[in-house]
Amino acid sequence: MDNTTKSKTTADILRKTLALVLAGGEGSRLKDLTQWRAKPAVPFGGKYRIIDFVLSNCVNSGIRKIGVLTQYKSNSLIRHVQRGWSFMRYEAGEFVELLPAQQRVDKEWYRGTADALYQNLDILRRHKPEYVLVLGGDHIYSMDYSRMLKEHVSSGADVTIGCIEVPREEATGFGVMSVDDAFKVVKFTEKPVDPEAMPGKPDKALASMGIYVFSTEFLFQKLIKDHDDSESSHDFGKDIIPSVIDEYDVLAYPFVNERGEPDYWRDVGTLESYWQASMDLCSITPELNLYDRDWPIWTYQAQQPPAKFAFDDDSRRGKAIDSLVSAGCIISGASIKRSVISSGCLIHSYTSITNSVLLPKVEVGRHCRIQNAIIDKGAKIPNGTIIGEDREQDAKRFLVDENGLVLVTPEMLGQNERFTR
Ligand code: ADQ
Ligand code: ADP
Repeated sequence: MDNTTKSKTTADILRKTLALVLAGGEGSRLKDLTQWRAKPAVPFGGKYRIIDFVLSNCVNSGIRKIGVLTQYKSNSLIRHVQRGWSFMRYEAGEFVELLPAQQRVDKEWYRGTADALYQNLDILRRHKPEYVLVLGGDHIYSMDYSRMLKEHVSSGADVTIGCIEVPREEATGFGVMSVDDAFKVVKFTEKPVDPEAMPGKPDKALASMGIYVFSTEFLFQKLIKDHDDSESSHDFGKDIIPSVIDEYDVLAYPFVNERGEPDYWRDVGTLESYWQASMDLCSITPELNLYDRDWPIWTYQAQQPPAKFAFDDDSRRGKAIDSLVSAGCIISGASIKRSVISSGCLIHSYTSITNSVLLPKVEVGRHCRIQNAIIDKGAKIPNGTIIGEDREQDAKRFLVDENGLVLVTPEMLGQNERFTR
């Protein structure tokens, strides 16, 4: 490593970093929540979309050059990024640029995550970054990427992979790695059937967070090589990372809190994990702090009036406890417990909602009882509807997962309302 590299300040490194957010995945395990939108565009936390977390992490870390690679059902994602993230000033060297699959190179859509970058190589070259930070667009966490970048530069690694300790039984869905004492990655297996345990921790595995820092020239060489490989599926986790472990310096960067414990990071890839991460927000001291003024989560939001709670008599009490109630909601004589109620919902009298997530603009009629449910945007729940008490009844109309969690969409209710909003 030369002296100029060693003496780089964090500001130098951040200025020369291009972040690329992979936001084109299908997210099929979220079932009908991704019927019309890409997973990173799924509303989360009452007023955000999933992608806001990674984009806010970039901006809060001081990274101001950001590309978002979109493909699958990208309309609402593109709309959201354009409306919410266009405050950056290109003239000042800052931007959030949308990079949709355009069939510019191969007459193909993005064939995998590595191909998504390959197809934009000319655009990436134009920005002349020294480091490229590759990020997934579908995780909920607050992370200061500047620390990982600094570690990458000071170690002289070719690539640095963000990693986190996870329960071994959950690790089958991730890339799993083994590291030596200096955190150099010595083995990497994508989605192993039997994930390797961490030394001294038989119940834990070290999972890749699917985030990588590359030195630019190294990345470009590997993308070109991968493109020419007809056997490759052109994916970072399946192809690029395993192919460089033996020959190059691949460093693992553990995502830990100030006590050295694994920090809060959730892949909200299934209905259960989406619901659980929403419930996490309702706990008294959530691990993910949305109220941290030093780490604001930015989003697009329509102007909405404050949430209103109406009818305070014994039988019709408009109230919410251990819940997030967003702007524009009216809780009229209904009782809400441990739930996330997104912007613009209207809940009518004598109704109770418990352990549930309502996406924006849901209306719930009178005398409903709803628990353990996710209600998609714009659904209108008729008076007297009971959800979450009788699995068989629910399964006749709605989608019920293996844990009994119920997903309700406007289409399942025979409504096409959201189309017209
Ligand atoms: P997965 O999440 O299973 O594993 P993948 O489905 O490729 O990998 O998605 C990674 C990211 O890329 C997601 O944000 C997705 O939306 C996006 N994406 C997928 N296909 C795309 C395409 N064609 N164009 C643009 N974007 C696309 C990865 C790693 C694992 C790691 C987990 C952590 O491969 O090693 O453990 O992430 O969640
Ligand atoms: P979002 O706010 O995430 O965009 P919407 O529910 O408004 O969510 O719709 C997502 C996308 O799917 C939009 O582009 C919308 O026009 C489209 N869409 C929604 N419902 C339908 C439908 N029934 N048929 C076809 N397209 C739909």
